[in-house]
Amino acid sequence: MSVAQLTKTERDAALADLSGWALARDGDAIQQKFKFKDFSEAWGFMSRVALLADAQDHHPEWSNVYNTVDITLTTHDAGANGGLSQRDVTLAKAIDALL
Ligand code: HBI
Repeated sequence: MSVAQLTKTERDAALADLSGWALARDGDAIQQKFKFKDFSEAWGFMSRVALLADAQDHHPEWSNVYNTVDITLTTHDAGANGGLSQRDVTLAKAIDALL
């Protein structure tokens, strides 16, 4: 099902309201690299994000290397080839609220 893609103005406003997220993929995604004390802390964070994401039916593209977790949020169902939507911003805010 198609989802509305944020306009450039909406994107900039959303970004100003988030903590540490940057635009990626020519504005079609937001990305942030999180760093923790060790692997256990990073994995605990990922577990909490996984539950949040699934509850929102919105899933991150992410990778983990030891104590870092790199998250990219984009909406496959927005725009022709995926884009940034309110669903990404909502999940990013919920992730921010975990920390
Ligand atoms: N996760 N990141 C992301 N983007 C989507 O478009 C998306 C998703 N998770 C589930 C989902 N879409 C479903 O709503 C649809 O594929 C049915």
